[in-house]
Amino acid sequence: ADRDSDGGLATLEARPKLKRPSLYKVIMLNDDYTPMEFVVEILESFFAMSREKATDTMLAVHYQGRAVCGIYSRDVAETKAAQVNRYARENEHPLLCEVEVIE
Ligand code: NFA
Repeated sequence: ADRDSDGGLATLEARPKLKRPSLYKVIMLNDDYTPMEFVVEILESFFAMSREKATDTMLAVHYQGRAVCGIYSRDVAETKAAQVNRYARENEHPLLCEVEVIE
């Protein structure tokens, strides 16, 4: 009953500065040793790519040195990169993903 005694004025005057959450790219880096088929399977399983898109992305990394695997919130991007890096290491491949903020 006693709420909004100022007709919402406090809300209008004290506008907290809200930022949209930033987005983050997961970037895969090329190396000379990780088998192409292993990379394709990673892109299918960790980034939900079709075989065709995974193959295109793997080849983009192979020929251009790096490529974006996906764009996510910070937590999801960091988790996916860490999962890929751990899985590659467990399988004794040097494959690496890194995370980069957009803007
Ligand atoms: N360059 C690797 C090879 O020739 C394949 C690769 C692709 C590695 C994409 C890492 C990322 N076996």
